[in-house]
Amino acid sequence: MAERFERTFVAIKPDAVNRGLVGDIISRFEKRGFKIIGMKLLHPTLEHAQKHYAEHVGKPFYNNLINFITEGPIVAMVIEGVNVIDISRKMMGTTDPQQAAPGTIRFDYAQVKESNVVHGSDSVESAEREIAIYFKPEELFEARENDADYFIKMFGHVEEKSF
Ligand code: IDP
Ligand code: MG
Repeated sequence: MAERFERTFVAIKPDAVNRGLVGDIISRFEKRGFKIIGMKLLHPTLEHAQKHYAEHVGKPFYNNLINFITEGPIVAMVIEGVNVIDISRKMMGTTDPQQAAPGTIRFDYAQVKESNVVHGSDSVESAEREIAIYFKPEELFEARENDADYFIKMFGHVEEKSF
């Protein structure tokens, strides 16, 4: 797979916020090395929900999905990294937790697809669209490469490296 630097929209859904899973879920993405460049706790409005799930209008589960996502706060995040769109969805597992591979977020934390704990964009286009629903450009921050690079650039006084 080509290595592409990407951004994606991730939401920790109301079921997971309510169950106190926020820290565990964020931690998985951080440990993978993905950078959080935007994050907020918010209660999605009907407008948020309808825009977010526009592709599912008319499906049998649509009304339940809208009710579910507007039920309580979500943690909305933008994360950045190499192939983050595909990899973060792999980390989440399949839509139906019953089919998800052990070790994925949906396998580990959920039982049914109606409350499957997380959302992740499925393409570059979806990511752009979904990020714009929940974030203003000024709410996104530049990811630091790593602390060493940052301090070298910032202070420019590191004379040698030991590696
Ligand atoms: P995804 O979240 O894995 O991308 P989508 O097909 O985009 O899955 O569906 C959006 C959300 O709608 C799912 O995460 C799930 O919560 C819900 N959903 C999808 N298919 C069904 C279904 O057949 N029955 C009930 N809920 C569903
Ligand atoms: Mg989807």
